[in-house]
This record gives sequence, C-alpha cells and structure tokens, in this order.
Amino acid sequence: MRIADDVAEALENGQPVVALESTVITHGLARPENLEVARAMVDAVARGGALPAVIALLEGEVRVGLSEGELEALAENTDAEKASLWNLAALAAGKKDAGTTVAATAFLAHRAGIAVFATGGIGGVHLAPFDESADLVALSKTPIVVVSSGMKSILDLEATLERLETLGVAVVGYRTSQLPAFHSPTSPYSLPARVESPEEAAAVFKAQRALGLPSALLVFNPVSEGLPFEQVGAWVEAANREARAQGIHGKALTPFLLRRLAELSGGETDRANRRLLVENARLAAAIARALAG
Ligand code: PSU
Ligand code: MN
Repeated sequence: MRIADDVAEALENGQPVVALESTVITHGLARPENLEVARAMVDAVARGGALPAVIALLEGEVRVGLSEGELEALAENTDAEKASLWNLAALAAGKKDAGTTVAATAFLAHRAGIAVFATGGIGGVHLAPFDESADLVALSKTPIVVVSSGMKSILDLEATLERLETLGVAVVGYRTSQLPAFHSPTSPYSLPARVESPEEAAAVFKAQRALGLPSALLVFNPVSEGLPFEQVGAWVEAANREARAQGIHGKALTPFLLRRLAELSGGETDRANRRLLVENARLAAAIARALAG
C-alpha cells in the first residue's frame, strides 16, 4: 500500500482526512463527467478543511491519495477493473488498474488509518435473482464513518435496511428520520437514529469506538433537490426488467442499472448523483474535522 506523502503527514499529525471511493469514477458515471465529479469531490473535501485521499489500484499497487494526473488517467482508463474484496488480491497480483468499491475502499481506508470515507450510495441487496453486495458484510466489520445518500436506488431498499440491522451496522440519518433513497431525499422506511450536526455524528462514532463495536457508522445524507421516490422506482423497475431479459448479472449489474437509469431519466439521475456525491464529500470533511478536533 502506498500512502501519498501529504496524506501520511496529515494522518501522523492527527489532521482530518477523507477517503474517496473510486468505482464511482471508473464504473458509476460516464466519461468525461466522471473526472469532473471526482475533481469536484476532491475540491469539496479540501474546501471543507480536510485532506482528500482517493483510493484505487494503480498497476496493482494500492494507492491512498492520487495526484491530479493519476486521477485523470484513472478516469480516462476504459480498461480499469472494479475491485471488491473477492478480487482485490488477484487484481493486485495481476498489476491491474481498478476502481475500489465501498467494500474495498472501506477496508483499505481503515488499514491506512483514515476514519471517514465519502461515497454516493452503498451497495446492498438487489431485487431478485439473489445478489447481495460485499459492501454490507464489509461495513459490518470495518470501524469507519461512511457518508452516503443511502443505498443505491436500484436496490431493494427494505431488504438492504433489514440486512444492515442483522449485521449490526450502525446507521444514522443526517437531519432525517427516513431512509434517503439515493436519487430521492426520502423513502417510506424509518431509520433507527438521527443526528443534527457533524459534531453529533462524530460523537456517535466516538461512542461506538468506546463501546468496542466492530462496524462502520453509516451517515445517510439526503440529496438536496432530489427526484420523487415513485418516479425513480418506475425507472428502476424498467431497468431491472431489461437486465433480467438480457441476462446481465454479477459485477456488471450495478453499472448497467445506473447507466440505464440515466438514459431512462434523460440524465436526471446523473445530475442528482453528481450533486449528492459533492454534498457527501462536504459533510464527510466536516465530520472528519469534528473527529480530529
Ligand atoms: N455509488 C455510485 N456509483 C457506483 C457505486 C456506488 O453512485 O458505481 C459502486 C460502489 O463502489 C459500490 C458498488 O460499492 O457500486 C457496488 O457494486 P456491487 O453491487 O457489485 O457490490
Ligand atoms: Mn453483486
């Protein structure tokens, strides 16, 4: 694992650092807006007073903190793979470039000593046939704050929420008591707890550490100016029907569904996705500062 000099120095001095996921760059958004959004996230963290550290695999090496040139190369690399926990070692041994999923990023960020991580939406339980993201189990055993806008709207939200409960993953709504639904700020499902400020989120994480709980703390931040829940639901149903008809499954499923949603919505879902990614980066920086302070 190679930790960038500025990141290593900040960690050593107890300064706030925010890890950023890279599958959203390699597989979540289309080129060239993926690079624009990655830069906007990096900017949002920096302006929020924390140091951004994009995590990815470059030529098989785990990198914590990319330079501007490296970020650009990763965003433009159409051959970049998608690294989760089950293929991380194989991709490293094969000297591959890869974006890291929430599962892999959380694992690597924690190993690097980073306490806060921002992404768009976590993976979870797909609608039938059976497919559950490694994100859930990874989050159950990685003590790190993860700021997202809920699970991706392409998933079975109710089943994913139940799995988080079963796995003992800590969940709080940021100024909401309802589960945010990624592209939509709200959903019919209730959350077990809420916080009103970055300081409160930091206090929950400190309590978790003091209790010795092994899991992540998920801070669910509703997107501003999101899309109506029922509208997104209709697009999700259509996209899932197409995926089933075309036999798309496995690690290709999530990228396929996100792309189809963007097409079906005339770009609306991508606009919401971009906005929430930057908003989550901003909130993550504030929580990292509260934790460091
Ligand atoms: N959020 C996005 N776009 C994405 C993802 C999340 O806005 O592409 C990625 C994350 O990296 C997440 C992964 O961990 O999708 C889940 O993929 P799977 O369902 O195959 O585990
Ligand atoms: Mn899967």
